Amino acid sequence: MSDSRLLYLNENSRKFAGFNKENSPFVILGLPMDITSSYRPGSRFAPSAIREASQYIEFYSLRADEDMGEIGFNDAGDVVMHPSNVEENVKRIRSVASYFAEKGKILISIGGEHTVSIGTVLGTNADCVISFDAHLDLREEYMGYRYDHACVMRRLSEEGIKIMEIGNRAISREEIQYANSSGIRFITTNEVNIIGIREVAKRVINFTKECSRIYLSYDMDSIDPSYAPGVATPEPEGLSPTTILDTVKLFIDRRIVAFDVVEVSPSYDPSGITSVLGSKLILETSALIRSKLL
Ligand SMILES: [Mn+2]
Repeated sequence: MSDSRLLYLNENSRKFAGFNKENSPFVILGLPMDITSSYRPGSRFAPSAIREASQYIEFYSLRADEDMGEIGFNDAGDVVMHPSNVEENVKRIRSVASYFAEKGKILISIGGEHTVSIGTVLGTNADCVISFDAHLDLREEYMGYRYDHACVMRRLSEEGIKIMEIGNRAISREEIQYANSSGIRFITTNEVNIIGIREVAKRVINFTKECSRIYLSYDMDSIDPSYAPGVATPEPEGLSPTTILDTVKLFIDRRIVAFDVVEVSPSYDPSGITSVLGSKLILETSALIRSKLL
């Protein structure tokens, strides 16, 4: 691998679920950045914690009827991050992501704070994002900074990317106004519980009619803190992981080019259960994607 875009790729990580299969369509990339976390920092340690948890998962997905042990993952390692320059890191992430996207790989990135998704969405050339998140991340700026975990979807929307968000419950009025004026759709946690997953999936399918490259983002704080306590910004009244995965199963198709798991903060996850769930989301989602590739 001598492409100049890989200058900031450190291949020496532990490998996800023990896999390093170069020919797998799934590339794992660790994005250890947590510069803008406002409450409980430490998500830079999540790629390593989630890889650790992944050593003990089963490869067969009942939900997808797929055995991921058959094709495995190509764990490419971590992007090396600058300790304080968010924009520089987003550039590095974008560049590494574009390398794997051009090879036709499906990129699975492990954050890191949600800001890393700006790099992976742009790098994989996605035109639509479906994001599970307690927050909308639609702020123009957060405490003076435009490249911040609270502004991720706003920056992407400004790039012309179509955005739909699910599982939201910690929202500002400014964000609702921006969403309404810019065509961003969101389904709150409360609405998900009322309308049910079939209707949620129907709305996603409807929303993605014009999309050709779909990116899926799992901010772990979309999940209820009883299942995922170790996140940077916990928010009560969340979705269950089963609700999320069963919804994804209903709308997922071949147009998914990448997905991420972000915002796990291992220092606040003493039992390790949030990292176990992160690795399970990766396994189940890639199995669901694979079931559509064949
Ligand atoms: Mn969030």
